[in-house]
Amino acid sequence: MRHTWYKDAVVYQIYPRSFQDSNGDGIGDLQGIINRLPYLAQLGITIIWLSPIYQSPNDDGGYDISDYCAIQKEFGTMAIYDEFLNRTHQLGMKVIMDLVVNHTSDEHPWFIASKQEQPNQYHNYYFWRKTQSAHQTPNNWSSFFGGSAWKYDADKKQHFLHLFSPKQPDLNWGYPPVREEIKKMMRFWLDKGIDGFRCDVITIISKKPGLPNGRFRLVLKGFEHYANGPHVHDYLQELHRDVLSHYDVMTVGEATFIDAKTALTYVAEDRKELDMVIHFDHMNVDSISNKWLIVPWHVKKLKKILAHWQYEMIRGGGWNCLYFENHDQPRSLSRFGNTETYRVQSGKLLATYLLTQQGTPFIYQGQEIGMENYPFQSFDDFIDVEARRIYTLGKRVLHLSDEFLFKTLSYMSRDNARTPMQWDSSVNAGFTTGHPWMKVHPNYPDVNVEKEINNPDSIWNFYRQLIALRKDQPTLIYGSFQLFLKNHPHLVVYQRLLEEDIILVLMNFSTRIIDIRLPRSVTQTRWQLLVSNYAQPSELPRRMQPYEVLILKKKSNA
Ligand code: TEU
Ligand code: CA
Repeated sequence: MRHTWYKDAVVYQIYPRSFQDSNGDGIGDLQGIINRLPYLAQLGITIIWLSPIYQSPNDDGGYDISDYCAIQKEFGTMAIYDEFLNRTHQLGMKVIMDLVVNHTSDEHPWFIASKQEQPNQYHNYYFWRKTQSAHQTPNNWSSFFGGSAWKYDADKKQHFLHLFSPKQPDLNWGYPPVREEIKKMMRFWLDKGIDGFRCDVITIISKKPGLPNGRFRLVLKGFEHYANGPHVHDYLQELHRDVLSHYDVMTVGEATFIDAKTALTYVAEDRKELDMVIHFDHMNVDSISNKWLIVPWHVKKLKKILAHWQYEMIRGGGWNCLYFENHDQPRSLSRFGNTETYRVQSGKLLATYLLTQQGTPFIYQGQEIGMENYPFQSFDDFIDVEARRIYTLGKRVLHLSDEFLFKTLSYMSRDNARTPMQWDSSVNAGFTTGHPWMKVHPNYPDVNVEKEINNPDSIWNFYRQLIALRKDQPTLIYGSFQLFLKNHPHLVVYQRLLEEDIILVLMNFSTRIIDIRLPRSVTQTRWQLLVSNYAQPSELPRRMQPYEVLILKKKSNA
């Protein structure tokens, strides 16, 4: 297997609006990030993924871009960005930028121009369609954020397609000038010296010509006509050939509802498309068919999904992107851990799962200190565009009960991930001296970076320890993967193997003491303890404590 820097890396995702404010306006900014770079270096991070910092009306947290080559005013200037990039590189870290090119903002000059009377040069940049009337949509496709994917423009008297919010019109990738614009923009950033892209919803950029009606589904009608659409591989190969291959960079593509086999058609090395994909299979473990239909999750299912991706990528010459959190997901500690009795142990367990599989781990800001879901008080606390739209749809169209809606949104809303980073126990958690754009989680006096760093037994120090461990145990990075006790309802046990070296990972995902019976190949091996989250002798356990973790290494014969 080819060894390369992005495989050795640990990525840290920054959601700039919520990371660190430097000027008291209540909004995180680039100068704030610069001030915190030493913190990231101290943690052992080697790549920073910046969620969008481009000029944007901020309808969807910056994922609605009105100028790809300008910095959002409240985040700073291009000069400060350049300084950020330089300083990050000086500290030995790399930077990947969010590439949001399935859609632009409706305030992007291309879209504004495309609304003009025809013929106009920009008409084909988007999907404009005429129908009989304003009420009749061109097809039945639905938006990811609820409702129809079409909006009528009263001046132009046509509908345009928006798979996300109505302020995010989809770009028409089938029109060659669009692709040229995008390539030009990518070169602009690459020539500055950035190290790659996280490509937003990149698997849905190619829509089936004719935009046919979708078959009936409860949610997301039309999906089959643009997910892994007819020309997506052509487009990605074109970007690779014309742009990416000229730089030493990495790409990770966000891929909604992709299975591992299909993922390989994007990431297998000979494809020359992407380096990794962000899949959603394990994020769907607690819902059915749609993220808002929440069901209890089971360890057995979670490990089955993750192991499947391990086996498939290893077999097919791909590479995994590992994550439990990002700016779209609830906090993993609240979701998969135990925030009541085993906060620290379960936080460390999740760190272990993230950092000991094959693939590049992505840590989302605050995950390393065990930030938790927000204790929402009322519907007004939900401010994300998706939550607002789902609320309206649930209430007005589906007539769902307040109780159900509140419970569902509290658990799954993206707002959970976007509360300000908790730096210390001073006012507003040290995020801002002003009025924070979003409420700070009330647990910040207990859960904050300062406390975590100073406590040697903290979740933070465990992340740091594991990140360091990956650096001196190549087996944790490049080793193959084998799952044991596949049907056990609480234990997750696997080994990583590289030549003669074996590392064994054991985790108890429950609040109970669990007896463990390991296969003979494991019991007959002599192990030494590398890491544990309990004070614990270095031998193979017969039982595991609640949320206990053990990382063991095969003793060498010498
Ligand atoms: O997300 C796309 C996506 O499929 C979902 O995770 C989305 O956030 C939503 O939860 C679907 O129900 C990407 C970005 O990560 C997200 O922040 C943007 O809102 C979206 O694309 C549009 O750019
Ligand atoms: Ca600010």
